[in-house]
Amino acid sequence: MSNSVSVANDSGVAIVTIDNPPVNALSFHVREPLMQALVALRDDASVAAIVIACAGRTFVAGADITEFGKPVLQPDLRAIVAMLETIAKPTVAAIHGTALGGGLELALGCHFRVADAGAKLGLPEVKLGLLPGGGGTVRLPRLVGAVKALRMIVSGAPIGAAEAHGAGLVDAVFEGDLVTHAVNFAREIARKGGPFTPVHDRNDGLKETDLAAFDAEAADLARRARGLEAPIACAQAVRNAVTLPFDEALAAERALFVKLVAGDQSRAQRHLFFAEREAAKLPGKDTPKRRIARVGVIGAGTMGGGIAMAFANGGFPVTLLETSEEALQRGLGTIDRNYAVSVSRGSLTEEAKRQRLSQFKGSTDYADLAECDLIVEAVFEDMAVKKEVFGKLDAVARPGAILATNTSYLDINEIAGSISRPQDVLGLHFFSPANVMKLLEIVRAGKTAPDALSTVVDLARRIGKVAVVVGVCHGFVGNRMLAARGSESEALLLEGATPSEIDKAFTDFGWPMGPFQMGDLAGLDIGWRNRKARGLTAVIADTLCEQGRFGQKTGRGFYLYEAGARAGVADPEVEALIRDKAAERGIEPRAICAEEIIERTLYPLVNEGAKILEEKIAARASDIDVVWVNGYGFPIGKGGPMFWAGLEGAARIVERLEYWHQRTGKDVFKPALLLKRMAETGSWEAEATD
Ligand code: 3H9
Repeated sequence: MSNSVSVANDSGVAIVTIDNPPVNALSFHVREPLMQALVALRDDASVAAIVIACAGRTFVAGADITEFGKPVLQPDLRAIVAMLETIAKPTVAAIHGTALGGGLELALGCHFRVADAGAKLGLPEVKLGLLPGGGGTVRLPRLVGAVKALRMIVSGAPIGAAEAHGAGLVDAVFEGDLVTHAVNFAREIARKGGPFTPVHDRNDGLKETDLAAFDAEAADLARRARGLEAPIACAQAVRNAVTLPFDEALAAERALFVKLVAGDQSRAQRHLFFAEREAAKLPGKDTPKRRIARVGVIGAGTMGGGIAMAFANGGFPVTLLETSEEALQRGLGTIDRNYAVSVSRGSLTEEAKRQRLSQFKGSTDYADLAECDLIVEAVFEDMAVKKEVFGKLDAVARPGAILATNTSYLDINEIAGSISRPQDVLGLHFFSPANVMKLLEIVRAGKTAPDALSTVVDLARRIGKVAVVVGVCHGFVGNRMLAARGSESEALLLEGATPSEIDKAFTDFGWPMGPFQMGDLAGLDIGWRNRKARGLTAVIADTLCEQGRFGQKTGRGFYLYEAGARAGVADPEVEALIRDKAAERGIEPRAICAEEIIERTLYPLVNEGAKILEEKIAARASDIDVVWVNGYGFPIGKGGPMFWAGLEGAARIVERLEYWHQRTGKDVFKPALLLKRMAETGSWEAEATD
């Protein structure tokens, strides 16, 4: 046998063990020996039953994603599963860790599935822009029913062993030594005798399908797919399992898979899968880490409270500091209410809520932060205020404690330079609400110590964040690029595009909302305050704010909001205001098409990303994609701005930027050198080699 697959015999029960670290993906070097082993065991009269198990931390977590887009080497997963279903003796998948994608499909080729109590089972292919291509869409509904299969396959979310047992996907759940249990289970089944029915021939789950209810749910899911092809293909494939004979449904699944895997959306989503994992890697992986047992958070407002919850949710005790007892109690009260909402929605138990709340210790005394190993300040975004806080921390924090500032824009080198231990200072730019949003920009300042940085990168993962390390500049990666994206908003309005037209161009592109909807949601006063502090103006947005139109919270912003409504409607007053301001400037309004809107907003976004790479503020183009997809809603099916630049054609982007640069003279359109190089070479790689 190969190193990847081994066979043992336990008194007539064969145990096939797959060993392909880290996640036992079904690479070619697993499939080939697995097929050989199964064929040999099928034909071996001394074997009464077969158990398929995995070494290491998990059952098979799927096909090998790195093989997609290359010629398929046989045997493929479908051939293995088809062969499994020809075996007359009982076959049992012993599932621990995660049985995902092709891993679950392999298990569905077995007569029986047994699972460790902590196991999770799912078909997450949709998250890679795919559908299960190894028979999952045809076999899963046969066990759990069409509607449950639809939900599992379209969401990609795994279910736990107990739920899988209840749904008929798993035949037994065990605690303790799973392989021993699985062998005993298989022996007992074999003793009782067959025939054993492969999933192919089972119809339990399909018998009672209400196709009208199925179609209603599928239509609802399709509406939410926002331009993504995979969820729609998933729903179609599950429907085929109900309406077509097995082999036809299987062939249709294959055809859909082949189409998706070759498409740009799946390429983009696979790119993001690896980009997120790559972003968490720092050079020098053996850098020691500092011990973090307790976290301090300064400021219990919306941001500080959310940050404190993020750490408490990750299992860390938190000391929450405020300036007054009143502010502290207000902050703790909000946290309590947030958890209560989770309980009422069923996403948290009362017991878990109690446990999380018990992690918090409130204080109004800086001296209490002396026991913290990481302290994150989330006070007002003002350099003088931040420096004052850091001065106090310098006096009380224990030696080696990591001191982090949650800032969106400020110069962290300046903050670090104001205290005696700049090596311990870095930025943690959380996104609001910090307990929900996945993205964390970790800002490495000029003197940040490598072990401080590697500690927080590791910590970010432990609290479920997608972390990207960035350098110091105004706005870091995300907000700096956001400014470039928005720099033409006012000009587009004045030249004749309405807020609705601009927002529609964005939502048609795949964004969850456009810039004006986003501004209204976040509060227009935030940008207004920021502009005033920097001596900047934006004539339309400033005027709206002067009129008290701050967006959703005041019921009026770029749009009008009915009481309690989240979706705004176009406001003739705003459109008149825009026309007046244009007339004052002698601008004759004209019709502006979606293509121009995209060129003047998203091309500068890419251009700024290229400048960020040139300046080494981000280490890789894919890091920028991770920031934009996880923090700003860039459509995942387009892979992030830098990946999308490749799809769109960097040469075209350069050409159009040059056109707009010539026409307007604005810097934001001046193509970055690296973008020009990308146009020539087709790769951002040059960033790494320079
Ligand atoms: C599929 O199955 C298609 C079939 O339906 C049809 C076929 C015909 N392949 O995430 P981690 C790597 S599609 C290759 O940090 P964790 C990953 O890149 C697949 N590599 O660990 C990383 O490498 P590195 C359906 C993979 O413990 C390392 O393993 N399955 C694969 O946080 C550790 O990963 C999925 O979509 C793979 N399938 O989480 C499941 N999976 O160390 C995808 C992981 O060099 N995987 N790697 O950076 C996951 O969701 C998580 O990895 C898992 C473990 C939950 C399993």
